[in-house]
Amino acid sequence: MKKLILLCAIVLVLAAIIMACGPGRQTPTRESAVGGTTSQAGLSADAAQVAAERGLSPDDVTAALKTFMPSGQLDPYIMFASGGQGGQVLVVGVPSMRILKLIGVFTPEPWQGYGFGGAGNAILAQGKVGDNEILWGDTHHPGLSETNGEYDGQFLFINDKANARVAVIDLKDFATKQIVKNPLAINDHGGSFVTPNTEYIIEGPQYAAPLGWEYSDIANYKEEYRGVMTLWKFDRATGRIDPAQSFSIELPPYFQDLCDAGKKVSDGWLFCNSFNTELATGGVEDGNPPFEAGTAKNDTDYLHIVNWKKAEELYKAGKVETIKGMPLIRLDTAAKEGVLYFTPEPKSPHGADVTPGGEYVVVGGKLDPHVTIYSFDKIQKAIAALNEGTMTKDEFGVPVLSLDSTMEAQVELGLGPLHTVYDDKGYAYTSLFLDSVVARWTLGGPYQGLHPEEPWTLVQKLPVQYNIGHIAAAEGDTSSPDGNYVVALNKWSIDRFANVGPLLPQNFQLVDTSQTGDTMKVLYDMPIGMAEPHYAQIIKADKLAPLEVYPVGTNPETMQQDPNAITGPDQAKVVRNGNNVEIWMAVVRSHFTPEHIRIKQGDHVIWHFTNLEQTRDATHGFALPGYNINLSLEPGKTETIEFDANMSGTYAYYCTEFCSALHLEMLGYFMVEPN
Ligand code: RUQ
Ligand code: CUA
Repeated sequence: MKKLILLCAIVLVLAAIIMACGPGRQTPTRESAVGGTTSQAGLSADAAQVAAERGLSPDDVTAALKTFMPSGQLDPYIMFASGGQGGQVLVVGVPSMRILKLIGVFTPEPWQGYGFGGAGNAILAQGKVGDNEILWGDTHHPGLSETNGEYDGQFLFINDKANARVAVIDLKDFATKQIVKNPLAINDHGGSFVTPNTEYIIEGPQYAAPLGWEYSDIANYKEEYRGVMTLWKFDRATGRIDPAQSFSIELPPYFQDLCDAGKKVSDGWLFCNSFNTELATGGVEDGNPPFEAGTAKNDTDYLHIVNWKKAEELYKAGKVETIKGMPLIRLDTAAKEGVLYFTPEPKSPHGADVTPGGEYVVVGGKLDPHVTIYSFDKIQKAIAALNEGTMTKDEFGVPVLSLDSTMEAQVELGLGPLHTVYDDKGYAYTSLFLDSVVARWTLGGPYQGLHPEEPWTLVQKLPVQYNIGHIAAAEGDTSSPDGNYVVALNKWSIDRFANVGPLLPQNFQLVDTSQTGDTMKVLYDMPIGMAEPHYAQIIKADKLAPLEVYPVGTNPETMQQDPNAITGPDQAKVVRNGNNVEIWMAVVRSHFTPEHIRIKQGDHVIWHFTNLEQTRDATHGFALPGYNINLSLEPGKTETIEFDANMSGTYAYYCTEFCSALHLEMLGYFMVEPN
């Protein structure tokens, strides 16, 4: 009987879906195997039987239909997720949740030949700390480039929390082009977010340290340790950060955490939460409270309110001190000149997320059941009302605006609110870490007419599995969010996947947010078996316009014609000049030209490769055993390797991409004659 009811329910759901798929929907029609078009035929009794056999509920069937992507159809959204301690960026199709690419950023990545002899080596070397090569990163927050507060699909930036570095990825080829090391900070967190026209990429600090991470005992914490926020100037014409036009702002050692840029009405401002106004310094081994207790003593910390346009003026007017090559607005200048203000935020805050129109900043309190909503308008009024004689200041001289004067509302959501994103229906979505929940709640003010509920109220708590950290929504942190989907970036997966040993994957859960009210549902679980992603951004796929192939001779580092590119195998050659041997090699299905390279042990080798192909996907690889050399030569790419042939011997070099029927025959010999 139960089975029958289930079956009926499934048939009903399917019927509803068939109707929803009627002529009004723009689903491309595909030819079926028997020559007709796919119609109701695919959703017949067969499907109901499969569902029954697999024990799928009507909700399961609907979820499957909402995420299934038939072969050859493309996802409408692309998600860029940080790769956590993997030092990479993940590119994922939404709603199918298929991984499309892993971009090597701070960590060498063999598939792209990133960091194995080619251009990637020089990019990775830009990220040195002192003389030390750092070959991993802790990527936290991807930031897509924006125009007028909207993703423009041109660039992606990402920070390395572990070493205070920021990388630039060009979305023309989805490859890393630049890494900058912050000269004043050794770790960061509140980045990388962009200002609404990508004037600056913001790198906010985290754990305070002396400027330039100079040695100073933690006993000197209050006097010598500081937070540093850096505004990296982005030059769109070159597609690179310009360190010569970048500057920093000194902050108190309050463990600034996560930042967001104001937009529209709040353009020109930045907001960062913080979590150690106690100035806790740890030392549990000496009987001091551990950091976790010491930083949670106060009921409130400070939301940092930064006027970056004012800061830019001060920088341009030379009101800076240059330390380690970085112009720095000192803390007292920032406090006196109206660059920096504080307002209290309850309790152990995390996240500071600006609403689409820039009117509000939402802050979660990890140990407070509420989110606190600040009004930008009220903040401005409170700033205007400041009076030098009566204003409250923190112990570093920064003006403090009272919570009463800046707060718009508080919404009680539950345990452990962290991050908030938005949709097109006037809802906000907050991750609740301790409750393992996505909370949907309503915005008030200008958003009030968009949803049927009261403003500033909780609408739904959707359980997710488990312990959600960040949350991402389709275009959900831009000035015009899309709605439809939210992705819960869950830290724990426990029982969701097959046991693969004590180190478990993370769990990304796709949530359907297309309807108003209490209607959110989990659609899909996606295991992430490579590291712990933090934030993600989801862009409309049609905003991206990557190259299909490189024009022949493109140097991927400069994205310009490479002077060492060749246009045909007839130009391939080997030129010896004393101990220097320079090779110009042509690469095309299915051979390298030349196929014999004879050199002497100790020779210095400079080897240029041009893939002459212009056929999509006709990628070749180049592997040279024994020398740690491995390249990916996509159609049109020119790349150069340089090394000393320190080992004699006979080395077969070969193509690593299965490029043609005679791919295995794509090889040559590198013969190094001993001294
Ligand atoms: S953090 S789980 Cu690095 Cu963005 Cu909040
Ligand atoms: Cu070229 Cu395989």
